[in-house]
Amino acid sequence: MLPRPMPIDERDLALLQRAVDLAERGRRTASPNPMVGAVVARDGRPLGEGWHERPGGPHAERAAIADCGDADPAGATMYVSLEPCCHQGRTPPCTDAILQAGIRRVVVAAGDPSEKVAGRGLGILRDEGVAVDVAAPDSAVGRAARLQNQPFRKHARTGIPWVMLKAAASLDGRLATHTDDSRWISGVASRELAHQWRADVDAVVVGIGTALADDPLLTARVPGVERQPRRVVFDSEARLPLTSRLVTSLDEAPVTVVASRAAPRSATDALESSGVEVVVAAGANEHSRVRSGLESLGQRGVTSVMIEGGSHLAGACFDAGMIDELRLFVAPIIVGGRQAPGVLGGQGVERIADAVRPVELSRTTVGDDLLTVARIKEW
Ligand code: AOF
Ligand code: ZN
Repeated sequence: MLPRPMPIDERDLALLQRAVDLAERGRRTASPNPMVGAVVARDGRPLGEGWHERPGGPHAERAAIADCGDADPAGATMYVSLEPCCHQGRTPPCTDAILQAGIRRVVVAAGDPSEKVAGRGLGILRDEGVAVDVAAPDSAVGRAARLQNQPFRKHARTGIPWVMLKAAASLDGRLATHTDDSRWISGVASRELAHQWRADVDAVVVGIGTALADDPLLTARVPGVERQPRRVVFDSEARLPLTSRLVTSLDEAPVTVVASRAAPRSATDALESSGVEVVVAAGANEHSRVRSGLESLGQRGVTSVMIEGGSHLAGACFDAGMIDELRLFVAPIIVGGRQAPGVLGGQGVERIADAVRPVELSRTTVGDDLLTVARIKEW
């Protein structure tokens, strides 16, 4: 008896990886949609390629079919980084486009976890006689495809944005001195990288303490950014001054204040009159308010946030179990002082046995700083 052919061979994996690479082109424009890339190929030779550029625009599959031009995709194979959609959203279902084009086989890197799709896209294709293969979940390409869309995947499953905490600490783990001086802990290269990350997320978040102390602008100062992140201040009493750089730069990017019911009406009204969006987070304690504030952002289409401090807000988010990834710069300086704030305020865990252990770590140097990226949750 002949050995059963491998469902996905090396050539398939290379084209699937190409689809994942193409998807990357939508990193700063596709949200709240996922990044998706697709390749149409016959006998391993690409006929057309595409990616999803922005919401309302064509999905990767239609873009790849259109890119085939005069080459007829009938009978060809489509490689796509995410399961094709099967519902009418801002655009028609990709399953229809695939069937109309006469594609005979579809190879997918990862499933689409959103309720409207979740396996149904693949089911429809199989029912119509298309051969469907899915990369093994623990394969390199499968992992890369899921990793690429962590914000979309978490938001689709929970309604809550993916939360990344960025911090710059001294060798002894301090974010600032005991007098609250924090300029600058990390080096120039680290700070430039953090500006790139601002451009990658839907929102940049700080606590009111940081907003008052630093009067930050929180925009992504990198060339060629066409969409600035929303700027969000967790500010339970709505103390953000109308004269702050955040409020006076609304023409650059929107600002949202997440207040609590304790905020005086006069303060929230004044912020709203200045053009700031005010969200009232429900909940009796800080943890539930953090969660509720993030949920409200998620309802507004924010799929990813970067928390930039300070210690208090970061600690509250950690204690609420809300942090999905930590990106920590450790700079070669020593600050000292019991009163100097650490990376995470809040309560923290009780025992070392309860300490949170990341699912994956990577460490690199950026200038003189050590950057640790700790992935805590996987979606
Ligand atoms: C795909 N290929 O390239 C993308 C998909 O409003 P719409 O029509 O753009 O649909 C958005 C949903 O479609 C999104 O929530 C996700 O489930 C899927 N995105 N699917 O087959 C793509 N961007
Ligand atoms: Zn689609």
